[in-house]
Amino acid sequence: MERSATSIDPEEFVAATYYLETGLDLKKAAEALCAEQSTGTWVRVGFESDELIARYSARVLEVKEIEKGSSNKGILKIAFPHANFGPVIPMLLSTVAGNLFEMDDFKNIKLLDLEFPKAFTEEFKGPKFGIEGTRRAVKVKDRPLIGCIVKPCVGLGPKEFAEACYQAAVGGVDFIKDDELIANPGYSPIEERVPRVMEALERAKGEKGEETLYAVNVTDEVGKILERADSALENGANCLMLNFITAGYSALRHLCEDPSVNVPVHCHRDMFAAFTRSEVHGISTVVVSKLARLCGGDQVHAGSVCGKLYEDLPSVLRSVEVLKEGWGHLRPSLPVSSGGQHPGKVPENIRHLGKDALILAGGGIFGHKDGATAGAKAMRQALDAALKGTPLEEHAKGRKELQAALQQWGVFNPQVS
Ligand code: RUB
Repeated sequence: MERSATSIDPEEFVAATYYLETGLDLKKAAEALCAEQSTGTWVRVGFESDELIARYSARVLEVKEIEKGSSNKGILKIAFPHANFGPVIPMLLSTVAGNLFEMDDFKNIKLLDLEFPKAFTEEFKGPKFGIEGTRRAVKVKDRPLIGCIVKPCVGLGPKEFAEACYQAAVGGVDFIKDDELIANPGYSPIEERVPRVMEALERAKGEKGEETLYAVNVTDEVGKILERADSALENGANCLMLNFITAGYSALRHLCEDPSVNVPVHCHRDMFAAFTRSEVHGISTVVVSKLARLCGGDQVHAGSVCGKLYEDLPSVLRSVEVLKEGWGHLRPSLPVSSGGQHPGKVPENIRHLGKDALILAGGGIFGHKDGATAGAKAMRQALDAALKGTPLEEHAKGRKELQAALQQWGVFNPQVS
């Protein structure tokens, strides 16, 4: 029986789009994928009746040939009945991104996109805070937010760490996060680090008159994540963070949907590039971002604009789009641009990302030659310049922090890079 979708109810299926390179005929490859990832296996088995296939098999929606040859290249769109996996991310991934990566007949295969019907999406709560909630928390209505990653990533004890946060906060960052490499080490346990940081942020607020969020990294073994979150919240944390690829989407959803979590959750995606970086094999960053929003991520790393990381601008921008676009009841997540950012790159970020974005700098703030306060001031000055449309060099006149940053790192020029 062919597994093509002549007349299916789209509400009953999750649609997945793949890029495929295979020695097989593309249509046959699509059928093999459907069989492997739903009712079948490499051979038709007795219990796999036509009725069972009609009800539970994945179906081929579309096969588009890109190139014909010893390796056929094409785009496949496959519909998977969600009755098979339910609103359960690990089972969704086992279905749309499981064994198919191992199939010997497939030279390369990349999951490019997932589309969800309303009936599936409705089972998820999505972000509790998202863009609006994050803005409310820092009392910033309509400008992009500026944040930092505390550097050095690891090694600072709670006292020095809090001092680093104070310096950046008083300079004007709206947001501070732990690096993904630090969560709850013996020399800086959450219950000691968080109260010190929150006290430092109160002090900074007294001086600058602005709020600052601090995203505490609660990544741990899954059974311990809520314990870490409780400990952070009991000590006054106003934001949490999870390395959601290494911890897993299920861990992210568990954290975000827990009723005790009444602060935004910041989503760091380290390790994602292990499966996104190849253009022909793996899973796209668009899928990474969509699932993070579905699971409740309030702020989600979407790749840096003109940063130090591998991604090209169009895919960063598509990730940004899927975090913000209308998607049923799911609040938009705040896209985060991070990696190799400094004041000279702020206008280019704003040009591409608009106002609903959080731009993070680690080295670009803590590496400022006059220290973190000057680094944070320089980022805010660069933001002011970008919002006014004033060239950075001109805006830097009489603003020593920005001037020093531009001398140190220059102004990003899209024509040159
Ligand atoms: C960047 C940093 C972050 C990356 C993550 O530090 O610590 O881990 O930005 O990247 P710096 P992504 O500002 O010093 O380069 O957002 O792609 O996950």
